Amino acid sequence: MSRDGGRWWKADKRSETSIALTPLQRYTFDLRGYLLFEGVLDEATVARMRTVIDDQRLPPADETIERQRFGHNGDLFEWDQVFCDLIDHPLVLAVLMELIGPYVRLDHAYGITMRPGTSGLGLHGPAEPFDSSQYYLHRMGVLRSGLLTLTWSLSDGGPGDGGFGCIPGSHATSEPLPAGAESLVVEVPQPAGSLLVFTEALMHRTVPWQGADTRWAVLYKYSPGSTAWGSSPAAPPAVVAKMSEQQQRFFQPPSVGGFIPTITR
Ligand SMILES: O=C(O)CCC(=O)C(=O)O
Repeated sequence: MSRDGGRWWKADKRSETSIALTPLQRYTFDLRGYLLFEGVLDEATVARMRTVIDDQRLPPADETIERQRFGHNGDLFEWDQVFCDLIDHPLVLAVLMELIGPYVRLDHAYGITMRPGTSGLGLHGPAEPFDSSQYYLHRMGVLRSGLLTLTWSLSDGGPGDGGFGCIPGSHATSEPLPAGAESLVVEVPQPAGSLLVFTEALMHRTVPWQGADTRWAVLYKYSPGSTAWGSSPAAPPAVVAKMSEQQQRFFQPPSVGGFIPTITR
């Protein structure tokens, strides 16, 4: 058992790679468009990641979106192996197999930082009209997401602190976003060490940060093997070359032929 009293995810005793989503997790994702796994990273790993980020001496977050983002274009992976290891964390593989399938790319990755009072980002997420780069489908028992975001929280977010907010279930509606939809947004508090999974077809936003401490999170965005959302690779070849064989498979260019299955178990 990896954490949390059996409520969220289980590692089979034989092998970590046999982790699979439970029927309740599948149902919850299909219903809401997001899933939160608590206690996935231990305190030492979170502390290590925070130290690596601190070492970069980033400029403090301000009201501009540029200053609330960091680690683009493979910088995270160049900084430290600890960020590479999250690309194919056993729970990540289980989530990706269920929601994208074995042909999957890491499209892009970056970090978010917010100081108390930082403004955030408005509602976005195009479930309607249909967007073939970021969609959500449920066909014949198979769940499939276009761009899928996996957010690792490196700071404690509590109720009312702000951060990730969404309109649960909006990934499945065929209605255009009406005026007043902001009132339907709910915040999803993200404790340190948690993993939030959401489809980019979900209407979501960054709610202004009211937490006592700075918010830190890293977001890994995965696409089906056939598509790209970003205009450039998630990391330069020299950085990818230092990764494990499995991690390198996540950086294949988008293709409908010749793509090696990313997840081979
Ligand atoms: O604040 C968040 O976690 C959501 C971030 C987001 O939607 C984005 O970076 O596009």
